Amino acid sequence: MTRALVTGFGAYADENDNPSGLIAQRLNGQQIDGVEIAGRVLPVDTELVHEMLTEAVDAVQPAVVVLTGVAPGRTAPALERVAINVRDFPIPDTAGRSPIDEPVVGGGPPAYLSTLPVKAIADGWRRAGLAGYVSNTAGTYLCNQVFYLARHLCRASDARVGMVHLPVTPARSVASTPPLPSVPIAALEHQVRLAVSIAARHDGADLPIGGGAIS
Ligand code: PCA
Repeated sequence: MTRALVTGFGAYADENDNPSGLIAQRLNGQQIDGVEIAGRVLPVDTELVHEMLTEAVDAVQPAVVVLTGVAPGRTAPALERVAINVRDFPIPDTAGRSPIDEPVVGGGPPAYLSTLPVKAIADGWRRAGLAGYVSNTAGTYLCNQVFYLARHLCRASDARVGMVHLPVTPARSVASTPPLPSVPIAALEHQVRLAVSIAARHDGADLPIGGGAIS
């Protein structure tokens, strides 16, 4: 059976109930349209995450990898288009490390594009009545790191690998002034499930649907 690896992150900074980790935990062991899901919660720790993600990719040998993380302030789930070989942390990781302009993988290429069919997934979300978009930067923190590393680890396979940034949930939004844009966790989970099933079923090139940005 086709296997998918779905990752999320644990707590960091003000994100105590990181929806990405909660969703990865819930999806672990489930089947989505004939795809067997291995869900992993990754630590917001630049050293540990490297080891854990490498171990997970080796153990699962996934055909699809959907990495997720929370991005407070995003209005809807965002399919990241590109991972860059840069760690330039705006806040320390949970072990207090703040690398500046260090590569994710020494000697690796400057960037990797997502191999998820990001336009097809955004279109599938839209048809299900759920907002989402393609984003052109995953930042330079842990989410970009795992996205780059997973693409690097899977570079010789035809696995579909990409990253989805999630907005916060309503409980986190009300704790912030002004409130952050939020989406209920059930909708976020549905969007992650759709991303997996569309990626597993999609054949060939991505759909030619516009999704660019001026800046
Ligand atoms: N979001 C952070 C790292 C962990 C998470 O959930 C990011 O966007 O890099």
